[in-house]
Amino acid sequence: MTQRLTMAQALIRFLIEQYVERDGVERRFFGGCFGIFGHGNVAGVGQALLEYPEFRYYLCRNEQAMVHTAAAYAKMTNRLGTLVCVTSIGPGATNMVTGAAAATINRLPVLLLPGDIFARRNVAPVLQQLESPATQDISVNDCFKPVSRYWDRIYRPEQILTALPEAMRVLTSPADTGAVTLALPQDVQAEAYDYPAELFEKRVWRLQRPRGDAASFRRAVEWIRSSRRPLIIAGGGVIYSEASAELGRLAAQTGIPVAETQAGKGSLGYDHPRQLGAVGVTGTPGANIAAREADLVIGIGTRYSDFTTASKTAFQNPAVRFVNINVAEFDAFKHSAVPVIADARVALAELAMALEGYQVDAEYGARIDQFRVQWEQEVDRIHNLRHGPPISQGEVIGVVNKVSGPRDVMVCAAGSMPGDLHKLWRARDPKGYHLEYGYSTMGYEIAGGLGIKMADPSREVYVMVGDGSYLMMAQEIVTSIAEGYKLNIVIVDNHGFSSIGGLSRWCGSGGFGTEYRYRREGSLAGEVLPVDLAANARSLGACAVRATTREQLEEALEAARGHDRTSVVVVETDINARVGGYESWWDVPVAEVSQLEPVRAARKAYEADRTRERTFF
Ligand SMILES: Cc1ncc(C[n+]2csc(CCOP(=O)(O)OP(=O)(O)O)c2C)c(N)n1
Ligand SMILES: [Mg+2]
Repeated sequence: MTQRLTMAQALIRFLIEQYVERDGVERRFFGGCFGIFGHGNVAGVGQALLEYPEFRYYLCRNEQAMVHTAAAYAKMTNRLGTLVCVTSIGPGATNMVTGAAAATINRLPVLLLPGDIFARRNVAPVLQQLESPATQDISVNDCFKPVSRYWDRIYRPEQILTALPEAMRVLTSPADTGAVTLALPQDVQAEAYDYPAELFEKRVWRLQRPRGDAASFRRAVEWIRSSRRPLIIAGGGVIYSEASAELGRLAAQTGIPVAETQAGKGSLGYDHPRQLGAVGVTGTPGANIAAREADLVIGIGTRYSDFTTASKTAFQNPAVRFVNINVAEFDAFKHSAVPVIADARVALAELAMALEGYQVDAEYGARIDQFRVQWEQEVDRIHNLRHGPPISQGEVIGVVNKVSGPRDVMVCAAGSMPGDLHKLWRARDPKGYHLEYGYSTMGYEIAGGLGIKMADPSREVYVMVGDGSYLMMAQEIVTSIAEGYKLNIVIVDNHGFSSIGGLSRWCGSGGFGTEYRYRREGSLAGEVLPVDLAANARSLGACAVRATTREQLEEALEAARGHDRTSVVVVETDINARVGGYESWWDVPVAEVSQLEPVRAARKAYEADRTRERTFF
């Protein structure tokens, strides 16, 4: 039994029939297809999408943005679903490279289908083709190779028979997932082939929950039982595995405190008695002091990025050891840990049984209680600073946190907000705090918010975006309005880069080139530019208002809850009212020689701080 279809038609038919199952629950894997058509896909995949309207086509405004939308959708579904992204050849295709990198670094599945140059080659060079004098077997789509977990180019229609199962295996693998790129030459998309009927039957991919090796697990239990100052670091893997309840029980049973990475924030509610909050460069004092003194770090579902390890300065106990629970072998072995290559939920449930009778001592327990009380007071202080106007960013965070409901989702990605949110946001639901901080892509925020809303329309989505990020990529407001997915967007306008301006001052460069000002006498030191971001958002179709005071911000956000379309509140903040760091450090190398005294001073401090960086053998 065969069916004669074009390669593009067969591809779409296949994608419609892919399902995933975990813990007995089954769902469709692909929620539809985003794209922008051009000559490289309109007659191929474009035609196929027209033929199968049950696979909904969404028209985005920018190809990079749609990959962020797909990644955010995947993150919101705990990687049980994603969206397909299709482009023309050339610039449409390469616009997706940044999105692909962000998805792969954050371990989120996205399926990318860039159009490609002709396989038959006789009409080359076609419009937008990159030619090489050294080979004809190259196109701009080769740029996707380092940012994809699986990459293939389909030269013949029958190649999808072997490419698609591999693409699905990678997309649904908790350890290997990331961007999957299938480059589709323009001519092959439209070519017909007699495909076997089995290709179009329903397929269910079981998401694996692997159990660790028994001997490594026993060793991990021994190390935990013999530790006196253990600390759990919860990463994104805890949330993707839906292991919050198991983690909360283990922490309560053993008294081991929990600190969270950006991706892991929300693993436990902010009010869990063992919750120490954010860890690392953007961490709380309690979590960072506990990390400094820990004799055992239990990393669960974490990659140990430099923000988590404070550039390898976070763990200063000379005897510190690591136990890593991770589905990815690569991460499990980091820091010479005892590797437990396992699903977080499975491993945590087994650990709770194996650790029966073990508890941290009362003195350590009391210290954690004290850290928690002190930190809650500090958060209250910053949430209610009453600075300005312009008000402080910490107060804006407090207001959004208060106005949003416990199931609502806050999304952010770049600038100074991620650090402040990591510390100050009181997470109440494992899906309520959505930070893209693997790639920290300016421009992810609104596009990502759209993906979150599409994945779970029952929740309000709060997009927190800096003026710099907004100016880089705001156009998906139009898509959100076209598709009826409402977003609540808070633009924090400080006329430039608070984050990088602060970093520039820290390394002695005085904030050079980081503010949106007129050029005066050669430098960007003139008046602040009169950019009206509310008018900009309104012009795209959103409801948009400005808020100057805390009360106006609260009112505007309350009013936005009642709106049926995307709403924007622009709030001006004081670029200099920053929330400092607590007990941590980040390695950003300062110039070794300079004519400028502030740079020389910064370099001296930098060299002293760097001596605390450790390697773990
Ligand atoms: C695409 C991209 N380009 C550059 C950077 C480096 N970068 C990080 S934060 C930042 C400034 C962000 O400005 P804004 O959104 O206004 O946030 P603020 O720093 O003012 O809080 C820059 C340029 C980045 N993360 N992403
Ligand atoms: Mg800014």
